[in-house]
Amino acid sequence: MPIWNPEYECMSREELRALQLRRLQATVAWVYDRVPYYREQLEARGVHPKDVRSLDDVRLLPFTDKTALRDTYPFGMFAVPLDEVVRVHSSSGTTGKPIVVGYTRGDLNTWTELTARIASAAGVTAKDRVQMAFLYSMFTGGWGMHYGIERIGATIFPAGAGNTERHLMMMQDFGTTALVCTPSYALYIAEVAEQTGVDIKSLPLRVGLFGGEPSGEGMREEIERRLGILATDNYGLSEVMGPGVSGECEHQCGLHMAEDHFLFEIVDPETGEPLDEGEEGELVITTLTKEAFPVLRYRTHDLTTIDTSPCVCGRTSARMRKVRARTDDMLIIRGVNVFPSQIEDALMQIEGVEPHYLIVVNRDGPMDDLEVRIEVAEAIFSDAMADLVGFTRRVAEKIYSVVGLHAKVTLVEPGTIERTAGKARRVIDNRRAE
Ligand code: DLL
Repeated sequence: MPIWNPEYECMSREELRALQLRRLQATVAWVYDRVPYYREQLEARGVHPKDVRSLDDVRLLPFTDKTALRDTYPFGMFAVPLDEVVRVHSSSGTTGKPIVVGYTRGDLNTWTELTARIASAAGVTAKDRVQMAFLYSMFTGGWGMHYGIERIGATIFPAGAGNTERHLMMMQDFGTTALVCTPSYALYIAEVAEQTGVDIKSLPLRVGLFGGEPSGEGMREEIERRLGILATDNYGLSEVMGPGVSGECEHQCGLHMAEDHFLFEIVDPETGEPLDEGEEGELVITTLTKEAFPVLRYRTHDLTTIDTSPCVCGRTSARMRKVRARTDDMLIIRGVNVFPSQIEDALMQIEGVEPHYLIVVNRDGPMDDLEVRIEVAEAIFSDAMADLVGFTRRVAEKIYSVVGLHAKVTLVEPGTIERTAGKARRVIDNRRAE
């Protein structure tokens, strides 16, 4: 498969580090001169841009957390006047004010380059017909991926999220070969196809670019099986750009990171201390080329590991393991730490469990109560009651073996767990103050 930009994607690691250092120095000088928040933070630490002499000196810089971005709402972190900003997006926060991010024309050009790399790594070429099923909105997913795909020269169908039957009609009539959406929406499309008698596997669709939310290997297999495609994962976040930060090549062995535009660190989420290659921790990102909305050491809260070993595809960029959990979505239930992704992994190991689930946590007196609602295949749902009891027990045992907690497993009718065209909601924690 062709590599979109071999000059950068296959650069020697030594050259890459030299480039990163030059860009880091320029970014620190840029924010020091232009963003009052960063100037104050740097001055408070007695750090001047000229103190950054090596990549390790990134540790002299302050971390940036969501709070700083919220407190400066809406445009306080912009490093250029609004006249030079040509696009604004915002994060997908569900409560309160969102985090607002801006792009100069140069930033949009970089973003397009990086999403072109992601699509190209997944195997998309000018010959492809790509169907967009991400929202075109303040969300970065739709617009971000759109321009990269256009730059490759593929034909894009900008349908946006939702209206699943229309998506299926387009897939059949337009000969779509690639689909772009969240993994949970891909599964929903598969489900509607099955219900309406559309055989997606017989269509030309061959590859999916999925991102925006976590999904495990079990989910991937399910998507690949039901849609008959190669499913690739890509990652990003609005605060640093949107999609385009990292993405899998067709070998599916970690997400290639755009290291010429971002400096990645893995830190201990508790202490903020750097961790070694291969150790799991929180991903921290410093932008190296952003003009309108640069960030220093942004705490993503996403947990992963980094691997710099060469990939068979020929790209020299480091790869991050699929993100399965965020530090802030860890549930503590009866003193046990549980990530929703662990429960998903347990469920996906059981034949007959559909990939739609909801974790509900309640407090019953002093005790936390974990309920896992699952949908089961029609065949199992219509079985005799005794079988259902045995099935529920097997699921509960599997959950116990993975997370060490007894869960109440509730079987719900197929189709009753909420489907979404965007990011799936997997957890309702009723212990949290509303
Ligand atoms: O979700 C950007 C994006 C859109 C990436 C489309 C890929 C495709 P936000 O709405 O700001 O931005 O949400 C960012 O979503 O910190 C992760 O927790 C999660 N996330 C995004 N992609 C993945 C992924 C976009 N592939 C937050 N795997 C991030 C796991 C992901 N989590």
